Amino acid sequence: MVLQALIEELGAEESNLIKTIEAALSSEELESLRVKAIGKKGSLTKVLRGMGKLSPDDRPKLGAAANQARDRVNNALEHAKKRLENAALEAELKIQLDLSEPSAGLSLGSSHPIMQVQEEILSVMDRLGFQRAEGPEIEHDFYNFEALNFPHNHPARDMQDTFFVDENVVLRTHTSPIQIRQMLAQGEPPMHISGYGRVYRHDQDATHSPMFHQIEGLWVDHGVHLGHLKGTITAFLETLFTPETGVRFRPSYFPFTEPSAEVDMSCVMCGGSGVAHDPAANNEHGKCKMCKGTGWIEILGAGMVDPNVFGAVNFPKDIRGFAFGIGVERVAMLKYGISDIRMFYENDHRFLSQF
Ligand code: FA5
Repeated sequence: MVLQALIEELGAEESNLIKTIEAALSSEELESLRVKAIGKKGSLTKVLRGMGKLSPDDRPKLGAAANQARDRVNNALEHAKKRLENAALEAELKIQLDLSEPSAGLSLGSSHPIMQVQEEILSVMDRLGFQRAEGPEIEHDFYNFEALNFPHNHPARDMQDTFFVDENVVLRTHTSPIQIRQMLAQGEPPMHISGYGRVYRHDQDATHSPMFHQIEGLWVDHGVHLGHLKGTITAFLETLFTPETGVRFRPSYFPFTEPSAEVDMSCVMCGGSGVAHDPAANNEHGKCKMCKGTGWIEILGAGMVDPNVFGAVNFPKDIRGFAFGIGVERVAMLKYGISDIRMFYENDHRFLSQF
């Protein structure tokens, strides 16, 4: 009788457990059910404690019944575990295959603002008839200085704070050595090139960077004169900025041009009046901050090619040419109203993504 009662108790406990296991919703819940059922203090184990009341003949019977019950509960636990795993996988697949989900959006890169402005300047020069040319950034003294009429130990070399690689090799300080290489390579006039690229100087503040970009125009032909220089540069600046841009030429000095000029354009902030429309763009004296109230800003260097330069590349004595050089960062700062050149090279995504 006692065996019968214990076996019934075992059966009731087993079906109870299996029902709860089948309804379980998480693997944590399953684990706690496993401990509750077949752990040391589990409900099935507890029934076995009634063993003492049984005759020696009946004991193995209860033992066998308990083992079978435990196996069935274990099976139910295994089953439930698989059921939960499959449900989780299915839920995951459902999310992955939902093609109607809006995408997070791809963030595409863009060309650097300096490259954009460089391209803008070069395309204006393309239309004026210049052909693009490049050259090495590590340059021999001959191309960077000597052939450009900077004699050895001449103080004019101090104008360009040079990074020396060794006594005769420098990081080019300007794009003018491209002129020399192109004239030597072609061997004879005419020559209409726009040399461009990175240049280097030992120089660093809000408007000067140790690495920056220049573009150089060189126009060499018979009968070229100062009027061509003025007309080309005026057309160039009016196209690059606005047709209303004012242009003026001031005498200056470069070893490779004679005469030489510093070219100013009317201030982009105040339109040349010296007082900006936007009061925030004026200083405490009510004058335009960008041009300090003068109405003019320096934009490029230019001049008629010095005969000594033509001599260095064996061009005919009666040949004439003009040249000019412009800083790309300077143009970009004026176009976009940027006051610190270092912003171009800090790689700040918030700044760069605005262009
Ligand atoms: C020259 O480099 C001459 N080779 C230009 C030239 C070519 C004159 C042909 C005549 C004929 P300059 O040193 O002034 O000139 O530099 C030209 C421009 O480069 C400057 O107007 C300025 O905009 C820019 N620049 C010079 N140094 C820096 C610097 N450290 N950082 C950024 N821009 C600079």
